[in-house]
Parts: sequence; structure tokens; C-alpha cells
Amino acid sequence: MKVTSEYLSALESNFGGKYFFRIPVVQRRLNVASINEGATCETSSDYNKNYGCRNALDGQKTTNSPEWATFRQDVGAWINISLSAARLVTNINLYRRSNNRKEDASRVNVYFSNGGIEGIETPFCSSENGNNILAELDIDPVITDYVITVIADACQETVNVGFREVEIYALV
Ligand SMILES: [Ca+2]
Repeated sequence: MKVTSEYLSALESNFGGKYFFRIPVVQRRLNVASINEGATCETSSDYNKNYGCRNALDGQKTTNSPEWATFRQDVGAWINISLSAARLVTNINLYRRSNNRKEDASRVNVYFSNGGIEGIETPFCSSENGNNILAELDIDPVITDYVITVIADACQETVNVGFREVEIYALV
């Protein structure tokens, strides 16, 4: 469009003689824990090579899709997810494992690279919860380049605690 004096006059009449410019600020939430976004992971243990932590970052979270599970660990087990860069993290979702043996965390402590820690209950132990239940962790937004989730309490003792998927949403 050619900006003519007629066009500017029309703008003047439309906007009461005040020009303004609106700069769009588009922020979107992205799951930065995804393998596709360059996230990597380490764990305290894996049940075997079929239950490695990349299963929790693969984007598959329907029932019986790949999971991370520890080798006979419960309290103290951990998964460390390194992000491809420092991000403003706003939300974390944990998906419980598909089996019904309650090999799940009832409470987690989440550690961030700025030194912050959040302790959060999960809804996983309740018997009415189905396989597809997820824990939406209510955290204060934090800039971090890793998220370490430590199992602080479990639904039962001596289990192969783990997660089917972990999502870490950040503003990008
Ligand atoms: Ca998965």
C-alpha cells in the first residue's frame, strides 16, 4: 500500500488524530522437554534399555506408550532433563505409568538451575485415577536450563517408579 497524504488524513479521522503503532508480541508455550527440541536426560536408574528416560521425552503419552521406569527404586529416584537453552518455564506435566500397580510418585521435589526447589503432591495414588491421569505441577515461573524431578514419596514401597511422559512448558 502506498502511504499518501489522503491515507494519513483518513487515519487521522479514524483515530482521533493520533497515530499509533501496535507492535505484536507473540509468545507461545512450547514443550521444551521434547527430544525434538533438543532436550536430553539422565536418571538415577532405568529398569532396562526398554525403559530409558528418552521414553519420557518422546511425545508419546497414550496408555501403554513408552515409559521411563527405574530399576526397583522409589523415594530418591530422579530424572534430570537438560534443556537446549535456559528457558522461562511456566508449567510441568508428569504422566503416570500405564500399569495399575501404583508404581508412581505421590510427591516430587523439582529442582531448577537458579537454585529454586518446589515440592509438589501428585494425584497418582488415588484409586479412582485412570491410566491417563497427569500431574499438572503448579510452579512459579522460573528461568532454568534443567529440571530435576526427584521422587520424594511413592504410592507404595519398592516399586519401579517412573513416568510415561514429562512435559516442560516454556514461553518462547
Ligand atoms: Ca512417552
